[in-house]
Amino acid sequence: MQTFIQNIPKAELHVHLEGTLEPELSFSLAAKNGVDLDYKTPEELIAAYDFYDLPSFLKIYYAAMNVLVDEDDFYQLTYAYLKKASEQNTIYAELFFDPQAHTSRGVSFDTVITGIHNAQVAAEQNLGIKSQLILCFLRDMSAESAMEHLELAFPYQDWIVGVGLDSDERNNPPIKFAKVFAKAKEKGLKLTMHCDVNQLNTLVHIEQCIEQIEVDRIDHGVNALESEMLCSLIKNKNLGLTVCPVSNQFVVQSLTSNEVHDMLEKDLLVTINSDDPAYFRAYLNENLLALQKEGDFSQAQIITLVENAFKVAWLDEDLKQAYL
Ligand code: ES4
Ligand code: ZN
Repeated sequence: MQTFIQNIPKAELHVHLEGTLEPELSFSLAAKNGVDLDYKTPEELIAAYDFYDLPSFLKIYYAAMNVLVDEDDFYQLTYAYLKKASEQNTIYAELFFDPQAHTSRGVSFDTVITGIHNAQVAAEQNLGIKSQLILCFLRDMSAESAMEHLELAFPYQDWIVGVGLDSDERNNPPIKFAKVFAKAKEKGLKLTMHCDVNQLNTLVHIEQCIEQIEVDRIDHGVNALESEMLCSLIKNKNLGLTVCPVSNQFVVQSLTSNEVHDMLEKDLLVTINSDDPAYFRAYLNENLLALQKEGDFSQAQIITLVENAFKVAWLDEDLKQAYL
């Protein structure tokens, strides 16, 4: 099964670039930029990864970003992920990035997006892996800040395929960002939002995403299974769901393999993804393998999960058909 999973050409639709920051790269960037890391070795840093829910994870995730300072740092981060993904036979990826986590530290939007973009171009040329970029807003910051960052992105619109919403969901419902997402849609950008597993008011958040924001996809969205109405909406609108098993294992102590089975049974367009692979110590293949082991998925079901990712990818129809 491991070889089978390795050999399938895959797509990944839910991966945070900042969540691909490997400890070794952290150390090398920290040394270069004169940043103090509190740990002596990458192994010590990994040993300090102690997350058991979303806030405890986000605290460590944001603290680690201090080592990302100049354009080349963002280039190295992005290229390293694309190289690793390519080695796993991932041939297409949609990449989240969190500009507000960098501008709030004095790193310019231009520095971040130019470093990422140049790495995407180089990786496509050198490794053959295609990728597109999704600008994520931090939902625990204000809607005004989100709008400012959307406007910062306008001059780079050709480099961005869509917008997303991540970070701490508590008391930060989708509707808080209605105007920002309406503006992004008006500009022709695709829309997605995180509805992480087992968050407060998650069913309300999922419904707002679909009915008010009119998203094109939902990130996670696992709790939709609790509502027949939400499942029908997701099915009728052909909305993809980007599920992240190993991430779920860390933040809700379940790989959610039963839920993935239920989604397949209901013919929902469920996809498997890595979320923050450097932190959860699992890239796409490891996510598929862990899920398969726990849930005893057949090879045909694994293929369906992989095909779903190409089906709901934000690619032109002809390119999609070439992959499928
Ligand atoms: C995230 Cl697991 C998760 N949830 C919400 N926001 C995030 N950003 C990076 N990983
Ligand atoms: Zn995520």
